[in-house]
Amino acid sequence: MNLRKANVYEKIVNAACEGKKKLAILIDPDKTPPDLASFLYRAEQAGAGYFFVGGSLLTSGETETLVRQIKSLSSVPVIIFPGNPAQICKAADALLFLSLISGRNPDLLIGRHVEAAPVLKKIKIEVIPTGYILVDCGNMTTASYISQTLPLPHDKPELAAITALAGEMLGLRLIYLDGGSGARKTVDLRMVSSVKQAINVPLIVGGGIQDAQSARDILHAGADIVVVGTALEKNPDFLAELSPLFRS
Ligand code: 1GP
Repeated sequence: MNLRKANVYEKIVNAACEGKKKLAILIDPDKTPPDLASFLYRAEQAGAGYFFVGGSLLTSGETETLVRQIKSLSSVPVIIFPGNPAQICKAADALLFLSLISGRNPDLLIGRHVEAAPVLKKIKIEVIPTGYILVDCGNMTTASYISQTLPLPHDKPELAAITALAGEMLGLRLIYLDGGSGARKTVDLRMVSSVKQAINVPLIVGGGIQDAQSARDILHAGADIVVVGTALEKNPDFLAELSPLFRS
């Protein structure tokens, strides 16, 4: 047997068990902050626990280049949040191996995984099987459009809960509830708490978080990790507002 180390996953589980809430900052390789070094420094000071790198659709950005830059400037773990197998790169600490369980697109439930598996084995990256649930948060996001799937209705917490439960029963080790990047509103708090009550694996929630109160509410509702992308692309000073929630 040749078991791979699960350092990042272990960190996520330990933090969740200890009730330590974490901030993941999503950096889209197409929209890298102009002064990356200073952004990463400020993010680290604000208590960022992880950098997620990826996007549903990349047009000009280069995942590998960005991951290498982040790794040379910061010690915060970098996790690939891939929109497609082309975003796999070995410089990252781990990769979310996403199954889009809110949708019924077989390619995003098993097809891409088959293509990616031999590459992932070869580069020996830590792979974290993740149940990815897209939720309708008021607008059609790139994630929804590109995946050609229907997001889960915003007001159906029980549907999200049983979807997440099925994902956990299938062996997925994280659940990620996402309104999609640039969502108009966040995932409903009742949905966050229903999903949290249904599962035992850590819960990630993202999409449309634009103020510290929303992040706080989502964490209180049961998220172990909140993901913020767009709001920080628009205004890096938002880090100062988020910081009190995450600095120990
Ligand atoms: C998207 O959850 C992430 O997958 C982040 O969303 O860009 O809206 O913060 P935002």
